[in-house]
Amino acid sequence: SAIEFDLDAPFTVEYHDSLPSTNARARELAAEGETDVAVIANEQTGGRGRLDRAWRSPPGGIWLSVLCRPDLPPAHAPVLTLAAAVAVTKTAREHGVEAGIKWPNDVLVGDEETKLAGILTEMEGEADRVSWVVVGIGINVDPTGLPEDATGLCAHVDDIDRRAFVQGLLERFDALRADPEGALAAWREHALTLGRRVRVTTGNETIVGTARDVEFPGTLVVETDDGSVRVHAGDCDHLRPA
Ligand code: BTX
Repeated sequence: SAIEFDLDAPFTVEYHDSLPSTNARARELAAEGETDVAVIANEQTGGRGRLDRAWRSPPGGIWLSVLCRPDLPPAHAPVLTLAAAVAVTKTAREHGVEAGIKWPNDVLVGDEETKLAGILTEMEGEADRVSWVVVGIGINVDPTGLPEDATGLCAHVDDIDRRAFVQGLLERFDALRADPEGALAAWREHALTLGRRVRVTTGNETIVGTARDVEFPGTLVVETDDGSVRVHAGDCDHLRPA
């Protein structure tokens, strides 16, 4: 049952009642040569987070993947994760939910460690240019049945028009992807992580210090006792308050 979108952004919308994963469907479309498609599902039966972690995706959520082919080298693609986080945060605020961004890929509500949304960016490409990027965005609507540290839009506002939400989100993402420096500046403005004491775990080390900045294309700068350490988004397993 398709729903109609009247977008001010160049995305074709493909709607499904249920899919294993909208990212997996978007990768299929990438293999078929498509671009600028937004795949949306009411429910995912095999939603994925980073490092192959499971992402709970019950019916009624906003499970969305955007396929695009930006003129970026693969090393710069993390800026699209920042752009998506900004788009989610601004749209949530517009709908009355006080969201903020936790590096690298989460949107939380308030100061608490309560996850409203997560982003999973996947790509394929050569050394100098990506072939395609899939930006997967999962936004909880009804918080029941989710992990304890999760929240949903409906926990904060009575009524959410998912279609209007997705429409605003896609229009913002479209504008931000064309302006990586602007996306980075907006990211800093909406960040919850900066200025905080953090403990960042990567595959082989733990870094404890104060999160000072995020640099293009999405690298966290942590001030430790021994000086500044830079952590690439892709290397981060966990970031926790310290
Ligand atoms: P992540 O690896 O940062 O977070 C995954 C972790 O979050 C899980 O291990 C679990 O602890 C917790 N978690 C699982 N489900 C939820 C939930 N619904 N709300 C809050 N916390 C949860 C985050 O990965 C990136 C998630 C991207 C999801 C989108 S949905 C559309 C697209 N399709 C797809 O398969 N993935 C993306």
